[in-house]
Amino acid sequence: MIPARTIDTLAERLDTAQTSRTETPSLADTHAFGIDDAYAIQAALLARRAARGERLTGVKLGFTSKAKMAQMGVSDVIVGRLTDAMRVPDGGDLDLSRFIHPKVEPEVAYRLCRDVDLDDPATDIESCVDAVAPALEIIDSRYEDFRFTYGDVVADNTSAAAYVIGPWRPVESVSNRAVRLLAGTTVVTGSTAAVLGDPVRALHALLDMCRRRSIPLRAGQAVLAGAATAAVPLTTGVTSCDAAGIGAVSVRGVR
Ligand code: 0L1
Ligand code: MG
Repeated sequence: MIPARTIDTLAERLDTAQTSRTETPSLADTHAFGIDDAYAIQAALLARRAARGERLTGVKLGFTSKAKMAQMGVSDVIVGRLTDAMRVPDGGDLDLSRFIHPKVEPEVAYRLCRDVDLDDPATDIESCVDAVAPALEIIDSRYEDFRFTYGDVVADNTSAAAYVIGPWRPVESVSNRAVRLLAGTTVVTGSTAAVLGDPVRALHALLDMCRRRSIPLRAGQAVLAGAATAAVPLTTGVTSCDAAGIGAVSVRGVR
């Protein structure tokens, strides 16, 4: 592990990049650090945000598609944290000047209906969710040109920047549902099958990651399971996502 003071320095650098909307070079350009260090930097970054009054509202998974895993040369998902400062109401306005170079991804969200016991090997994660919804995730890497290593992106809270969740409905299988993202004049189509083959697998991957990284999962929190299509730039105007049989969700980018 790298020294605690280096963890804090790197977390501060990422925090400043976000609050000043100024991209920063890859941490790996100047520091050698492992994946445990990267999650420690992420935790230090979230602690800084918590000290400013932000409250955890959920978790998100990244690298849930085969294409993204192959691109990054990894075979594991990554996990990041969501806070109340990132939450945008369905149909609400989102001030794009908060971000550096935002992109949007259509996702599926699950709602946790009870605290998840990470220590009990018999925990049934599927019984810990009671609702599912269409969602949009806004990612905004704090690194120049979205250029990062695996460790960098974990440290940067997996590029998480904002999220929007549509109407919740009782949980059911959402495997292989068609998804359409409309972002300005861009139309992208995909399927929930892009999320580890079936979004329910994201719940199992999340349980495994949260056990390994000691990340608590609490009743009422949202889980963003992963993207159904590649991310596209988020621009002004309405961006919406329609997921067959799950519902629709939208946000309006403003300046
Ligand atoms: O949520 C995601 O799948 C994105 C994870 C981070 C990778 C990126 O910023 O492109
Ligand atoms: Mg995502």
